[in-house]
Amino acid sequence: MKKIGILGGTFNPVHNGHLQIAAAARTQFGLDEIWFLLSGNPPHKEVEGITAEQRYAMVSLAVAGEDGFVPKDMELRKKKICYSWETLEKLHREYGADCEFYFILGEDSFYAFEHWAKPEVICRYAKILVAHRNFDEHEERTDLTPQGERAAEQAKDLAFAQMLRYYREKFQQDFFEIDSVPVELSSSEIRRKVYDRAFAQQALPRTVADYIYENQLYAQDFSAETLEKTAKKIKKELNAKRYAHTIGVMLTAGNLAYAYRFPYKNAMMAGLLHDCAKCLSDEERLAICKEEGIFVSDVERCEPHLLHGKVGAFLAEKKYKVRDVSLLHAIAVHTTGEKDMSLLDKILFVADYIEPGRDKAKRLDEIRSMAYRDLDRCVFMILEDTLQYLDGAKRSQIDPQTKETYQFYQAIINS
Ligand code: DGI
Ligand code: FE
Ligand code: FE
Repeated sequence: MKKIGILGGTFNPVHNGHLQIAAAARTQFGLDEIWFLLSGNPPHKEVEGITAEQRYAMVSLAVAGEDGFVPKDMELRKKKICYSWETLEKLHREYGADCEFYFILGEDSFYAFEHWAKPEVICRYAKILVAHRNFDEHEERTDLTPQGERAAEQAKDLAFAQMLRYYREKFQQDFFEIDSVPVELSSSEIRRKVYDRAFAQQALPRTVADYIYENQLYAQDFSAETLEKTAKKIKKELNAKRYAHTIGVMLTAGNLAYAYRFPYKNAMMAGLLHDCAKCLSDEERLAICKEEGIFVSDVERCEPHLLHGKVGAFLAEKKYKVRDVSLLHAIAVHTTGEKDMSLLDKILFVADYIEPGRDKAKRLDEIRSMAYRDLDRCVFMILEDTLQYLDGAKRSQIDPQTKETYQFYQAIINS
């Protein structure tokens, strides 16, 4: 009898968490193969802007070279909901004579398992393996104290063990725990942050990341018309000088995006909108923060121009209909920067400083050339000069955030 593990999911996209669970299950239970069973587009899970074929292609890339990992598309093109019990029944019919199945569940699905459609049928045809982690979506961290966190972990472990016993009893089938898997990742987090190269590198197989970049998956799609319309709209909000700067940043951000293979229209949109709150008065900026519950720090209260990033991000979402959170984030942090910025954050931060209309800052030639050679070093140089400039302009307070960004990038280039 061949032992087959079945790992079902939307795989939107497949990531290292999936691969680790598959590898852990294979080793621990001596499985011969793991079948990556791709679901179709079921109504309860939104699978937007990506085709079933693309999800399948990514799984194929991810498992290439992994012995015994096999992509399976039997549910992929079905328009109606495929219940796992139906699939298992089918698998049993086709392969039951020489295969023994192990159905792999994430922790979340495990707790609700008895409320699935016909769990008893699933248990008739497969043993159940439970990953002590969620491999699809996981919750954000809460404010638990370290002791609280330990207590919560213990409570969860206890509940988990009880649940295993309860299910074994109820379904008269083996339920096993897969030994812990270190990486905690979710596909939704990856969809949000995949254009941050450092993050993608630890979350995804190289080939999958490249596929996402080649096909520009998971980026909000901005057409040329949308950019043009937005430009017209923003022109009315800015004075002539600020508008000229904005166009300069848009073009420079687009160019940097070419160089670093980032979706260039998203970078252009970020450039176009980054200073949309710059021509408001300080009172207006503070009023918006108050109304919208946007946090204002002490330094920001003294220097409300610093708020034009955060307020700009707010307006970009509400008024200019940007949904892409990574784009909104880049706008929010464009003045002070932030430690560990995403690629888009850095592109905007740099474009803002080097766009062709800028001419006052020193060593601009050097910084402009560095932008296309080493983005982190370029960010550092900009911060170095900005802090020096602010230090010279005695009246201005330095935002701790600016300092923190400086120190972070200093450490990066020295490492
Ligand atoms: O909006 P822009 O002028 O295009 O560019 P920006 O958003 O980078 O803002 C630039 C100004 O913000 C520049 O004069 C330097 C200043 N700035 C950056 N970090 C700090 C800061 N000003 C203060 N007071 N404190 C900071 O930490
Ligand atoms: Fe700005
Ligand atoms: Fe700017």
